[in-house]
Parts: sequence; C-alpha cells; structure tokens
Amino acid sequence: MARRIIIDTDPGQDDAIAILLALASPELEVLGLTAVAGNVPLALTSRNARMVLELAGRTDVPVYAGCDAPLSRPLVTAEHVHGKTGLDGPVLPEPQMALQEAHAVDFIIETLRREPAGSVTLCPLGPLTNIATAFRRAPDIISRVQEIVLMGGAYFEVGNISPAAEFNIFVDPEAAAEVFGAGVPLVVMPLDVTHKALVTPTRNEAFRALGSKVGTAVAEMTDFFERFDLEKYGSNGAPLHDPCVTAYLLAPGIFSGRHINVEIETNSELTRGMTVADWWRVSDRAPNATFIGDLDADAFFTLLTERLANL
Ligand SMILES: [Ca+2]
Repeated sequence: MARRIIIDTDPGQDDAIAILLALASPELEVLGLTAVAGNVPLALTSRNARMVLELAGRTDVPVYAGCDAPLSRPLVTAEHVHGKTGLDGPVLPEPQMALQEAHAVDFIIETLRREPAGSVTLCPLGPLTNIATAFRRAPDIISRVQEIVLMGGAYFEVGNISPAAEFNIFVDPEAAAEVFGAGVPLVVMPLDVTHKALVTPTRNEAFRALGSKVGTAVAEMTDFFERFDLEKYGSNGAPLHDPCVTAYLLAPGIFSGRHINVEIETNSELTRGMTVADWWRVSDRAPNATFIGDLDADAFFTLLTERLANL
C-alpha cells in the first residue's frame, strides 16, 4: 500500500520539484497540499501549489490555504531567491482548479483524526506555522502522526537567511520549537545535506532531455534558481532543498545522518531560528530528530529524473 502523506508547502521552485517527485511515485499517495506563507505570501503559495498540480495533470489532489503569517512575528519572504511570484522561471498558466474552502489546519486535524493512527506522514517544506497551529489546536493528533520528514535548519552550513539560520526555521522559530519538541518521529533535511544536492549543468540537461512539459518546466525552474545561487555561493549548480524530503521517503538508504538532539533558538535576535544540533553528542539532552548530513547525489538525481519521466 502507498504511504500516505500531506505536503505542507510554500512553493517555491524546489517545493514544486518535491511535489512533482511525490506525484510521480506510486509508493506515495498525496492526500493534499497545504499551503503556508513563506517564500512568498500565502495568496501566491496557494496559487503556485495549484499550478504545480495542473502541470502534472493531478487536479484530483486538493489544495488548502493555511496560515498567512508566523505564530508571533511578521512574515519574512524570499523573493530575492524565488522571484516575485515564488515560481519564476517557466511560464505556466494561471490555475483553473479551485482552492478548497476548508482551512489547511482543519484539513490536517481532520485527516489525522480520520485515518488510522500512525498511517499519515507530514512533509513540511516551508515554515512550520500550519503544523504547529494544528498541534496547538488539536493535541490529540500529535500521537497519530506516523512521522514528520521536513526541510529546514542547518548545522555545518549554518545560515542562508541570516548568518545563523536557515530560512524555514528563521521565519517561524516558535512554530519550529513546538514541532521539534512535540515528540513525533522527526527526520530533518538541513542545508548540510541539501547543499550537496546540486543541479549541475549535466543534471539539468537530463531534466530538459525528458522532452515533456514537466521536464522543461523543471529545467527552467532550476535555471532561475541557479542564477541566485551562483552569485551567492559560486557553487556548481543550485541546491534542490525540498526534493530531499520526497527522495528520503522513496529511498532512505541514499541518505545518512545521526539521531541527535536538535533545539531551536527563539530568543536571541542574533541567532534567531538557529537549529542547535548536538551532532557531536556533547549534551545530555535526549535525541528528538534524525538530522541528515549526507546523500548519494548521483543516486538522488537518477531517481528524480527517472520519476519525473512518469509525468
Ligand atoms: Ca519550501
């Protein structure tokens, strides 16, 4: 039976590719997309989520709009990375499919209450506002979550939005602290691993060579994404952050990490949103997360390209 997941997302070109990989994989059943404010405001992330589904011809997957601002701070966005729409690069049509009327938080709560305990995995690809709000409002669902596999944080790579913090955690550190402290089995894809998932020119050509609408759109998204990363890091290609989450669900063996304690800094202005990861196990704090540090990048891109060919 396919593993059932809810993708909580703020698309974002890399979110789009993570979603496409899930839709292309028979091992996964996407119960819904829940949009959250993050890379761009909620009106755009909930629009972009629908554009990605239409690109894949999967308008049967429902999209719910969620929280439009972090729990207790003003929203910080990242148009400087993702462009003014959040999905700059390919020219995609405005979505025709409707947003669901229900709020994303209610969808998360109702789904976890309805489905058998331990059968639904949450895949957050943006700030953790929707998930934390659902856990606050319905603490009974926490023990029913099978696992949370999320993109966020950094230890060795430290920050991309501030010197100390990765964007998703920085935007809503209070939400992150609640999710990391909830006691749910947690797998974290920090910058430490996503910065090793680099789209080299050869890998991007493989997307384009699929010759499909999806392959072309993915190549154009990474072309756009890459402009920013080349300037900033001088690296050989853009890191595909969020697709690491989907790839982990499909092929956990290509990733490696440590089960350690990870705490979120919420007080300091200097290090707001830092994921204080006890990688060297120097504290006596109990492990609460599998913090991924490495991946087999060639296997990752082979998997991604092969699967995208299904769409
Ligand atoms: Ca994202």
